[in-house]
Amino acid sequence: TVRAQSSSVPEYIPDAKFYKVEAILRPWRVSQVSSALLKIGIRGVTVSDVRGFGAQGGSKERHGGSEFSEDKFVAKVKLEIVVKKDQVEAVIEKVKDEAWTGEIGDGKIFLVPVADVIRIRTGIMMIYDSTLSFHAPFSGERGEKAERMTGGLSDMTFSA
Ligand code: AKG
Repeated sequence: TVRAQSSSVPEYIPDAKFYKVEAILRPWRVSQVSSALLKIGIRGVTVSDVRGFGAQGGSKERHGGSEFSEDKFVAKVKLEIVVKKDQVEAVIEKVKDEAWTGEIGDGKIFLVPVADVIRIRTGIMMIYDSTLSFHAPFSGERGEKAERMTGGLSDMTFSA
């Protein structure tokens, strides 16, 4: 299937350095979506089992009118990915391409501005002396450094 690529990057409001792409997906499409994201270099996703309904009120049929009273919750998976602004469109395109069936219930994507990213592992500095050891809060990796997911030893060395 060939689908149009978005050519220009839209202006997101509010503007932020990072965005969370939050996608509500068919559970059986999630592994396809996440492995496609891995292939384009996205190395961190969070998934949750959720239930919900959308415009069709949980029905697989299209509702004729604007009225619906059903609230049959349908099992979905919520996929959350935080990326830099310049990666947002690529992630959205990938999620759409891999999640799409064209049938009712394909899900939705929400784009949420993210104020900061803090890596927990590098956020504490151990300070030792001869009699006691204690830890002191350390600014650690925030922002771009924390969002980057290179891993490994070089990732663990930092200068205060
Ligand atoms: C909705 O409630 O809007 C739906 O699309 C329900 C159908 C489904 O998720 O399978």
